[in-house]
Amino acid sequence: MLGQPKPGETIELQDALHMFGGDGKTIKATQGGKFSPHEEIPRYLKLHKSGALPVDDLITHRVRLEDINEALDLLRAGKAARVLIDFSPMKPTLLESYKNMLLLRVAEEELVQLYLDKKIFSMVHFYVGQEAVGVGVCSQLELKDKVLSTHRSHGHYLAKGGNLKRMVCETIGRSNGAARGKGGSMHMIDKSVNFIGSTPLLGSAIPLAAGVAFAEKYNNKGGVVVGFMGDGASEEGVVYETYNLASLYELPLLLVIENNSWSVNSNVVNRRGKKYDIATIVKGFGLPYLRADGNDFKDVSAKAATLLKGIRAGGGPAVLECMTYRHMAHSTPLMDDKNNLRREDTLDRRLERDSLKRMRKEVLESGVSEEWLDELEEKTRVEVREAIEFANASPYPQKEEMFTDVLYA
Ligand SMILES: Cc1ncc(C[n+]2csc(CCOP(=O)(O)OP(=O)(O)O)c2C)c(N)n1
Ligand SMILES: [Mg+2]
Repeated sequence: MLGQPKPGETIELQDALHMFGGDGKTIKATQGGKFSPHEEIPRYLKLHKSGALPVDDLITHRVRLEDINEALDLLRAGKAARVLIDFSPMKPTLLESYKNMLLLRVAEEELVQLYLDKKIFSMVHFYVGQEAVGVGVCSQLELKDKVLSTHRSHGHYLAKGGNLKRMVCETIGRSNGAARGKGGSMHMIDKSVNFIGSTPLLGSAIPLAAGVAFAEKYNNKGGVVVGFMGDGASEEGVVYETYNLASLYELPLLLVIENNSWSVNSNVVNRRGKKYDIATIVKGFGLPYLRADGNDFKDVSAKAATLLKGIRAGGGPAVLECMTYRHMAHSTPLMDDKNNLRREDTLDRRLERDSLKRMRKEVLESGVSEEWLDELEEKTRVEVREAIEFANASPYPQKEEMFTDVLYA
């Protein structure tokens, strides 16, 4: 839709969505001036296709196809001179999400060697197994939406579009890292992708996420904030307080509980009363609650989309609980069940339900070949190894940087 509005006249734009590849609904809009969309739009498109009309000279606003009514509102209110409808799909495709999940998996598999080589100074918590949660939720976010995370943060950061090299550099404390090498594995932070930060103190990112959501609402920014937490963290008192405050202020906040059943070596059944029911608790605070199969990208992304829709429409905060498995030990890359703690979810069971394996199957069914996917994995591994080489060759933070960037502002 390209046009100069003058409020006051009503036009009927037949088949507008059809024209833009949509479903052909009629849109009524108040437009004005001499602008006649039926003639002007094809003319603009023709000029643009011939190269005579650079789009950037024309637009003042850029909106997605699905938000075409918003574009018409802008034009009608005289708030936009010209609007570009962005045809690219808002949500990533299944294949793109698979690529993202694969990147998270391969990146951490390759980080294992750095851990064994004692190049990672801090404790490191691997996200392997839980990729469908981070990627599923973040697949429904836009760049402007913000994420806060936990001690298990590599995956969340990459899922939000974080930079692989910056993630690896941060994990081994190099100055090219997401937190300039001063945070380490548990403190990813990168404003360029609106990854607001991760904190390893259990539950502490949740009130911070509510604060960010409050700012988002107060400043009319229009974004949604997502706060990830584990099942252990979800039992922290401050989380219950946040449910209440977020509900009171109707904040644009999605809280995601990644329930892998374990808080270090304590199982959820040993920590909660027999009748403890998270759905009842959350709903009691007035928040919508959904539970997803955290090993299933499609289920996570669909349920995240449902809750986000309500939040974006001003419905206030919501909680998504994703039932998942971590494949490795709490803070080491060990894959085994040596200490026999995890009888309930053995390694075999975890691997059998592996989210990445499941997603690969989905992608194969969508028509992509085995060979192509094998090649993709190989390429991803090369990309990760290059990032590791880059990180190894990167400098540590200098002494002069000791007190810079230590506060988030
Ligand atoms: C307030 C607080 N208590 C204890 C710890 C130590 N600790 C670090 S991770 C962790 C387990 C967290 O479990 P969960 O929240 O389920 O996340 P997961 O590790 O399973 O991803 C614990 C107890 C901590 N970091 N903060
Ligand atoms: Mg847990």
